[in-house]
Parts: sequence; structure tokens; C-alpha cells
Amino acid sequence: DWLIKYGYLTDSSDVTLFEHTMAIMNMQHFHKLPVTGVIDREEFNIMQRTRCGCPDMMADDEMQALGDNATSVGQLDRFRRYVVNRDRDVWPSNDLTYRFNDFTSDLPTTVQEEEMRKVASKWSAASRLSITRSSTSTSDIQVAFRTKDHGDNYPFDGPFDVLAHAFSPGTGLGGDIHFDDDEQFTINSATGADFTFIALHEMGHSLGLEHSNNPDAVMSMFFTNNPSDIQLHNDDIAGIQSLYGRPEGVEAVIEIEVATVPVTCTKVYDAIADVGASFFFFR
Ligand SMILES: [Ca+2]
Ligand SMILES: [Ca+2]
Ligand SMILES: [Zn+2]
Ligand SMILES: [Zn+2]
Repeated sequence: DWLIKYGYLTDSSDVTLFEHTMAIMNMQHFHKLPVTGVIDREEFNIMQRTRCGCPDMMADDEMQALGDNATSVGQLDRFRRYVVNRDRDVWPSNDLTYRFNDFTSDLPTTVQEEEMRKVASKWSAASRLSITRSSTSTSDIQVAFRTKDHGDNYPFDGPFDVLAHAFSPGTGLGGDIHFDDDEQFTINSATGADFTFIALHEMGHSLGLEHSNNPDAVMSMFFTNNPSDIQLHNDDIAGIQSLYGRPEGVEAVIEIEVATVPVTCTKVYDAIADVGASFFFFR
């Protein structure tokens, strides 16, 4: 179910009610909802939102610490901001390249090229990275549009819900960005899946960032359409600088305190997920 798919539960058949409740509490904590252990309207809304396909992963030791002591949800407080991948994988070089393996037919090729160039320059400008386009098959970040099963054990799901995913730094698939080409990609539009925002978010994963639970961050797990020019949030900038350092001569950003209000559920799409009553009960 949703909790397994996004990293709150490991996929095993012998999950206890306690573990399932803990997973719900983790999810509520991550999303700054009241931690009750029970799926209610707010949780249901979150589970129905269009989002990135990458899990909201937490380090195993943190999960273990939480599992050992059900009352100490506060131990996860350090996850209120950006999150780096659990192995702290980073690229060994600050000079990275990306390559388009193919394009979506939804947008002119030149638009996709220009938007990706802007995306790469945003992450480059915020850190010591230099991310440029290359046409060689050895490029670090391979960008591809795929549908359904596409050979990496993370099949896409048709229109809506998951829009894209990306792999953390490494060889081979590492760093690669896959867009679900069953979506209608748009730019500067109130409808469809915003190509620029999604590309900016996925490249954050390519560089080693995971989901921030700051709902305003680009690295939040939910996608929104932003018709104006999309900028990295200070939380995103603090995250990338924690991995690759600040640009020469640039002062550290002041980390913005995360909002204390619950995540607002501004839906990009109407709820279309096929969830029956069984959704509320584990197996
Ligand atoms: Ca999809
Ligand atoms: Ca790669
Ligand atoms: Zn993501
Ligand atoms: Zn994929």
C-alpha cells in the first residue's frame, strides 16, 4: 500500500499492527499532522495527492530508534528540513553532465532543452556544482521519458499520481531522471504536469537530496504548478550546499524555519486514485 511504496514500511507480509501504526505515525510526523496513528481525512488527502515517485525515506537507525520507543516521535525532529540520502551519496566530481535520451511529444524539443538548461543552472548557481548538457552516453544524469514498466523495477502508473522519479548519485542508473510520459507535460500552465518544476525537483534527487518535509521547498514530495518563474527555496539551497558547499564568496543562506501549520492540500488533480475501503485497513 501507500505506506510501503513511499518508504514508511518495509514490504513484508508479517507486519504487526504495532508496526503499521508506527508507520502511520511516521507519515503523520513527516507531514506535520497530529500524530495519532490512525488514518483520517488529512492523511487520506495526502495519500491522494499527485507526487514524486521517490520514497520519503528515513535512515534505518532513525526508524529503529522510533520503533524502539513509541513515545519519542520527537527524535525525528532533525528531519524537519531538507533530507540527504541515507548513504550520503554525492558525486565525486563537481562537474556533472546531463543528457536527453529522448523527449516528450507534449512540448517542443527546444522548450524542454531550454527549461532543463535553466534547471541545471539553478542547482549550479546554488552550490559549487557545474551541471552542463552533453550528448555522450556516459553523461551522469540521463533524462528519459518512459511509461509503465521500463526496466528499472519502478514501473510508472499511467496518467496522474506518480509523475516522475530519479536516482541518487552513482554509476549506471545513478542520477538518472525518468518522467512518466503518460502525463501531459506543460509549462506555465494551470493544468497538466509542470515540466520545469518536476525537472527541478528530480534533479535535486539526482544530486543526492531526498524529500524535505518543508511543504514550501522544491524538494517537498508534492508537485504544484507554478506559472511564475520557479526558484529554489532556501531549504533546497541549504540542502545542496550541505552536500557540495557554497559557491565561492557566497554567504550561507539562513535556514528558514519550517511552517508549523499542517501541509495544505492544494490538489493539482482531483482525487482519482482507485482506493476502496480496504485502503484503511492493512491487508
Ligand atoms: Ca503517473
Ligand atoms: Ca547515470
Ligand atoms: Zn521526489
Ligand atoms: Zn524509471
